[in-house]
Amino acid sequence: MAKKIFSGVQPSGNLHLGNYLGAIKNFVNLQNEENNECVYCVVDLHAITVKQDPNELKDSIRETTAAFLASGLDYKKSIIFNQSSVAAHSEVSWILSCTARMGWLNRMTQFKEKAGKDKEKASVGLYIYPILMAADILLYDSTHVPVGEDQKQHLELCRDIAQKFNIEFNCQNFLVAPEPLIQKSFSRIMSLKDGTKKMSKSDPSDLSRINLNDSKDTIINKIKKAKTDDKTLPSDKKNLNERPEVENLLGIYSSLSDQNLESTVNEFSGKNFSEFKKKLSELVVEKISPISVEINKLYKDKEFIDKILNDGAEKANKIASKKVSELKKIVGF
Ligand code: AQP
Repeated sequence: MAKKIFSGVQPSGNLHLGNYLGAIKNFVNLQNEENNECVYCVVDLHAITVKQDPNELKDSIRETTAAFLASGLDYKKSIIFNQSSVAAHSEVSWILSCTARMGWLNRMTQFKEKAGKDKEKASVGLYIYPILMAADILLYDSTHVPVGEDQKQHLELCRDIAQKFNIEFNCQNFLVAPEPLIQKSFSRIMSLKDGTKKMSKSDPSDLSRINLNDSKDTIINKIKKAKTDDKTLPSDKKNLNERPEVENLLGIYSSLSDQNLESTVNEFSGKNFSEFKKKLSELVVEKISPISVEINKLYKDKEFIDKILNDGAEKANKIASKKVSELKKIVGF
């Protein structure tokens, strides 16, 4: 059955292997399935929930777009645009803020993680971020949302908001409660320095992640420095308990080679880390370097990137403005 797909990525820094394996690879597969209607958004309004340098943000928006295209998204098949160029996202976010409940937002673990110990100093935007995310998705009547595992709770909130709005305003099925599409395995790629923390753009250590625009040498060096332990590689995946960094590296290898963890464990059973890391580096370089070369090439053509974003915004605006005017009528404006 044809699906209506929506997803977004924040232009908050260099995209990394976690974004690619957890989300973008899936965006491309869904785009290439027959009849799917895909909308992929560079979510710049989300990015400013934490401080961004205005000049760098502009470049990051283009770079994220370049990474979309370099990974295989095709602007002729999918709508690709940046969120702030379609005003309906902010407008609907406000209306849905009046449907969402404080208690629901208080349960969001990503806010707790990102705000850290000093919640009082976090922006209000960071707190209500999941409502904007719900608006993004619901504006396009999206049926499916490909995301990494870390976004699952936000998707559940989006469903709750849609259902409550439909009941409150007696408009059954007006807002479509979407299904998350989360990879079954390796849906959460962890930091190369700490296997209990997810790989993230905002990690202060660049050695914690492989960026999609890293050079070949940088990739090799980061994998060489990735944390492991002093044992050999296990012969059974059950023995990966309590070895999160090792499990993560084996997971990355499995995901990039499209094989399950068991096969990877068998392939490297009893081997030492230098041998495994050499193979892993070769594989990451093989899969990521072509993307990196393409990002750097596309990124230089700013006019081309801006044209894609403008054309995408025009198409997105057509869909979103129709939905927002229906929504306003329902609310009584
Ligand atoms: N480590 C990860 N493993 C698997 N999937 C991941 N995603 C992010 N990190 C991982 C998925 O990538 C998509 C885009 O994420 P995002 O950039 O919009 O926001 P994020 O989840 O907050 O990503 P980061 O890298 O951690 O960014 P910062 O540090 O700026 O907050 C999402 O589908 C996400 O699940």
